[in-house]
Amino acid sequence: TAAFDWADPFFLDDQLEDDERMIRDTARAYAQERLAPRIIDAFANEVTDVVIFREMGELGLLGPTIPEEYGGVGASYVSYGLVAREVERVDSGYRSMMSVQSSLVMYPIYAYGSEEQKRKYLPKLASGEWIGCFGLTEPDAGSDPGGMRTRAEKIDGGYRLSGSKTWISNAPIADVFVIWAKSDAHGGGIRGFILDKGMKGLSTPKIEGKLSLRASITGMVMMDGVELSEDALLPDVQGLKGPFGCLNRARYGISWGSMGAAEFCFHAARQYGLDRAQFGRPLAANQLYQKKLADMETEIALGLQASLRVGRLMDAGKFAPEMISIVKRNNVGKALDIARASRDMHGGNGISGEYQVMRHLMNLETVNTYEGAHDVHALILGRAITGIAAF
Ligand code: TGC
Ligand code: FAD
Repeated sequence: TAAFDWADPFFLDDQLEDDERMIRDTARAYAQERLAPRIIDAFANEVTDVVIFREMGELGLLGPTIPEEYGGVGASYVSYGLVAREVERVDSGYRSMMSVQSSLVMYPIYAYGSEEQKRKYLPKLASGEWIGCFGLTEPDAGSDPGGMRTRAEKIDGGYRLSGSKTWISNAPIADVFVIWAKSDAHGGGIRGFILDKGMKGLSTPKIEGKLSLRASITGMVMMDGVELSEDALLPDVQGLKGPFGCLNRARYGISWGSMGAAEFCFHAARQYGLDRAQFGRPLAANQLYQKKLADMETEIALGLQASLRVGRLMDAGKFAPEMISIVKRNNVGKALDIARASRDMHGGNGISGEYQVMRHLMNLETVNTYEGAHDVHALILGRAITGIAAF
């Protein structure tokens, strides 16, 4: 037999390669030493610190799976997941900044872009000198992105884009915009375009007053006849499989990230229960309290193990998107339950910013909705199970 480790019940650590452990340790040290001290104020004051992109870039945490020749570090998807877990252990908003840049901006340019586009954009996105955003969602097209209205009209030497995107992470501070639009020149099919900050007709108003993900800025992307040259088109993909190919990667990262947030909440509840006494004994001495801790540990252990399996399959090129729906949906849903229980177990202190569990709870409400809402992933799985699309 082996000694049981309550914080790593299935010895996840032993299942990692040396280089994966190294990236994980780099991300953990950065998150704990540099991000954790900032987050309470950043969330309270709704501040997105752009310096964070540069810091992450310096450490190789932006687009880590991209090959070195384009500025990445050629890491595995397991490593990417481990980075998401460490960053989201501090805050889902910080993970959002990192995962939009990595999976939703760098990945499509790498996978669908021309050689020229890759050379122009990827190194500067990898270093964090440029910040990227991904525009799929529109005011009337959220879960159903096929219903988008943004149009690319063919003009001499390029395209003219009109439409609006909403709920776009990083948009107000972005230098680079990956925008999905229906293109007249391609039979009305969905195509991706790269826009640059400052283009005529492009504006990015901030969405004010969010109660969730307050350290990650969100905005709209308004395009009023933005004129683009031919080389703004991502040449190598057409149709919804373009944006979905990016979402597969981001959703996978979220499955790990949400477990990081859940681990924070679990560890906090455990420590609080050991430190605080009522009725003459520690809260943690009560059966009800211990059951909640046992449920948390169980769901986190299972969720991490499942994400690791999906990551290994991604690295082997053997994944199906439905596998990612299972782990994104389950892990975020479980993380929300864990954050809520932890908030309750902290009593009155649980609602204060200082104890941080309510911030995780509020953040996870967004994480449950974006990248395919919890119920939408149930429908993706329902379709795969029955062969019948229910949406
Ligand atoms: P459907 O008919 O199912 O598919 C259309 C085409 O796309 C292909 N496809 C995929 N390809 C790769 N990976 C996937 N996961 C794919 N899913 C579908 C499919 O094969 C087909 O290809 P083709 O060649 O036959 O045309 O499309 P549908 O319109 O019926 O889709 C329904 C549904 C529910 C699956 C889909 O619309 C969906 O996933 N909705 C959720 C939308 C969503 O996730 N939005 C996310 C916006 S970005 C965001 O939230 C970023 S937040 C980031 C942060 O801050 O961290
Ligand atoms: P809706 O699609 O209107 O859904 C509302 C509710 O109805 C949900 O509970 C959903 O599960 C349910 N529902 C929908 N359809 C069905 C159905 N057929 N059957 C049963 N139930 C259904 N988007 C981007 O493109 N880029 C970004 O960077 C980005 N960042 C975001 C950041 C934040 C902070 C937030 C909140 C959102 C972000 N999004 C982004 C948008 C996000 O992806 C959408 O909010 C999400 O896809 C859901 O779309 P919706 O908000 O329009 O909700």
